[in-house]
Amino acid sequence: MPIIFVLNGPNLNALGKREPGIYGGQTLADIEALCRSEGERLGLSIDFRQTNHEGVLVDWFHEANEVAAGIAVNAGAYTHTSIALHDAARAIRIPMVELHLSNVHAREEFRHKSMIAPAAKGVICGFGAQSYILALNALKTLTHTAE
Ligand code: DHK
Repeated sequence: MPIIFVLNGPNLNALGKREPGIYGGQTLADIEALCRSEGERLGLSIDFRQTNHEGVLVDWFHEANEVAAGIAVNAGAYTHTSIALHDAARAIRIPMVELHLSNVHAREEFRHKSMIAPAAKGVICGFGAQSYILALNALKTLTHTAE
């Protein structure tokens, strides 16, 4: 079964408590459960992780490139700032889909720029927890096409 890394960046461990009007009431554990059940339905093995540390995300991109068929990533605020993540995204050969719970384009100007979007197959934002499900479906299509 193809492995998909679902990677979560800073502050996403606080989902459920953190600005629920923007990010929704679901916890990260709720979202992980949703991803696992969608993974089962799609025939994808889900490796779901969260970190508050930029370099750890970089390490996970490299690890995924060795063992996984694709990456779905919500890099949180590092999306908008991280040159290291930009470089890591460019260094991998597997498809990567960027995702966000909120519609970053309807929010502050500083959230309109993504450092990793240029290296992504596509970007999904604004659908709450459903953004994760859409990203998994996109990766299913991409990995299937690549077979
Ligand atoms: C999550 C964050 O933590 C923010 O820094 C991003 C993203 C948006 C989200 O909507 O999932 O700007």
